[in-house]
Amino acid sequence: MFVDRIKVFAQAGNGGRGCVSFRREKFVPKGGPDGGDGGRGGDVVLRADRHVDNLSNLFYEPLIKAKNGGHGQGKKMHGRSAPAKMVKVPVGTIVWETAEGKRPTPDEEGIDAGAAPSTIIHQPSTSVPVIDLTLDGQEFVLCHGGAGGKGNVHFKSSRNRAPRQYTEGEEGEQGDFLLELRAIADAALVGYPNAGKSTLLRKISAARPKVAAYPFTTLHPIIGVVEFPGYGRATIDDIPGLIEGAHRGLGLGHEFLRHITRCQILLFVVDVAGSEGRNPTEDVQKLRREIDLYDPILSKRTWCIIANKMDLPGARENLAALRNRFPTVEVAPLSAQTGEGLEELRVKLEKWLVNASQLQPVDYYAKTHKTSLGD
Ligand SMILES: Nc1nc2c(ncn2[C@@H]2O[C@H](COP(=O)(O)OP(=O)(O)OP(=O)(O)O)[C@@H](O)[C@H]2O)c(=O)[nH]1
Ligand SMILES: [Mg+2]
Repeated sequence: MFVDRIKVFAQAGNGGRGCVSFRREKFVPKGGPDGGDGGRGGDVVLRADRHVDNLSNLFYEPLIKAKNGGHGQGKKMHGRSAPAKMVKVPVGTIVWETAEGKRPTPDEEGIDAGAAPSTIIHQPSTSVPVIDLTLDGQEFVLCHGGAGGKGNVHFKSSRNRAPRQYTEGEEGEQGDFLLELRAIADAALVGYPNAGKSTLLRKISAARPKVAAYPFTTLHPIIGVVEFPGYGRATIDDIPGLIEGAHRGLGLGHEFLRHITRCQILLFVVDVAGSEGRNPTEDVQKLRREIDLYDPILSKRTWCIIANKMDLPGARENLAALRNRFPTVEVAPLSAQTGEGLEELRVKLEKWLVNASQLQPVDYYAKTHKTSLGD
């Protein structure tokens, strides 16, 4: 199962209670207070891990709870601190607070905990993510565990030699969050179903997306690594096919376009032979319109055309028409099936990526205003 967006409830552990105890020992009459402190509650920690490719582990465990700290004990013994609850997430996970938000600990003065969440509601249009985990191994404490309470040893004074006071441990933080995966890749393959995106990715990388002659073969994004002689390597994201009207929910809809928001270059893959009866020039125009409807920022990004299926009849004429219509756009003609033009594509791709990286870096938070937290 592939899960790239999930709402979770996270709760850090509560601190342990402080202890009330007095030293009792032979030959030590009326020994003083010796109640130890409570231990800390465990934190809830997110850790980006490149070996995790989606959020399906949270689908089975949407309530993330860390353990409570141990209570303090006599002889000034501290309670045990609870270990952090580590949750592995894929690199590229963005965390948002949902409308309920992170609920702060209601403290002793009796601040109305019920009123607090409403003050920290983030409207999606203005919201800033809690964290964007973009590096492998990056850790973030989503909810802090509560501190342990104090034992009675802290309350002794010259006037109060046998204190019976102690404090309870603090409550751990808790809250509802939305975790969203936005794949991090250098380039993305965008195109109609059956344009040959997955066939191309299989040929130029070691990724093995499914290929078949029916639309919507690819159901979730797959990232492949392409090796270049000079640039090193680049990651390419194959996303499910897009059709006209995707913004109205047709086909697989816009759902997966989120995964191209962090790609530097958009590669529009078209069936240049028009083997399914469509016109490749119109295909490009329609795809560009869909991208723009999803987010105008995406339509301003560097883009190139991959004219696939050059082995089929009619491809040359259509290619000429395509070049005529988009004279300033780079076009790479090839046949993913026969392998013709693939080496040229590698050379071009390397050049395009180097050029694009000299432009503005990709805005990682682009499209925040389109994030709906309601579902
Ligand atoms: N003749 C020819 N057929 C191709 C070429 N590239 C892909 N195909 C065929 O086109 C069909 C669809 O290929 P896919 O790679 O699954 O297409 P896709 O764009 O990933 O499709 P979705 O995952 O459904 O969006 C398959 O039957 C391929 O064999 C090509 O260069 N020439
Ligand atoms: Mg595919």
